[in-house]
Amino acid sequence: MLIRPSDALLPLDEVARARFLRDGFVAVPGVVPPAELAEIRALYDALFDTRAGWERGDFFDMLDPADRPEQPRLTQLAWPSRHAPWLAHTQMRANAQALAAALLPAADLVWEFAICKPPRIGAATPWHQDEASFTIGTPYRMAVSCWIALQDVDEAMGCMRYVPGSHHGPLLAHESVGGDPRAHALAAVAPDLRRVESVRLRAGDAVLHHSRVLHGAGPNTSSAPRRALTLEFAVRDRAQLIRRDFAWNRGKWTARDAREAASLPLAERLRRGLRRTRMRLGW
Ligand SMILES: O=C(O)CCC(=O)C(=O)O
Repeated sequence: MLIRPSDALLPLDEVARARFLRDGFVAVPGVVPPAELAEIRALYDALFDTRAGWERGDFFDMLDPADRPEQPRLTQLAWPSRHAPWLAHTQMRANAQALAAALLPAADLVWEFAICKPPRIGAATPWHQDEASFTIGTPYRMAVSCWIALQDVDEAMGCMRYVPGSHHGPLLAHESVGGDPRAHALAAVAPDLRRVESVRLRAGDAVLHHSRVLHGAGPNTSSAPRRALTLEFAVRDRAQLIRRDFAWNRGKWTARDAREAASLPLAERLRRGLRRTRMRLGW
């Protein structure tokens, strides 16, 4: 079923906007229309069941340095709409874009991923700030993410957790989980977790968050998979690539990176390497 995004996009009211500005996150109900939910969930399961995009590095485990596909505990699929193009034409996508634009006018989708926590063994998502993952040459300073729950989610399932107001503070030092640069996920070093808020959501609801806000998610101890989709929006300025040369990203090289590099034509691989070197040297 193809549902065309209507003109009636979800508005972000002033109260929600003020909460986002104060806390760095805000929950928004009904981002996925009920008519789309079952179909998106079925597509999502098919993408994870078939490990879509494994060869090109789109599918990977975020914690395991060896990235063994047979025992994932925190699986991520980058760019799900690359593998299921219908996702880009949903009302869900249009709603998320409109919500982000209410906070960041003219923002575009810059990153899209799905994280699935398998039942009972799904691992916690380490505390982090998304900004720590910005790499050298990122064409934006901040981003707004729309984290979408594809089923009801609570603490037992690993709902999102935030430190309210932490986006007003500094970017913390981060490190690869377990101190191993082959692991994909980053973890903040010594985060202050005295004030944490868990965000329980109903299926189809979302939480918008700022790229500087400190957040993580608990393990999935329930008997069902925790399915989530994140759409990240920002205002790109290609003329102003920013030198985000963070120490914790410098030596990072994951199995996923290796698969991605191997799938690229040689010219593209060289172009990317050269751009990184030039940025690093400040040319
Ligand atoms: O889904 C998760 O567990 C974490 C997602 C996340 O960190 C994000 O969307 O920025």
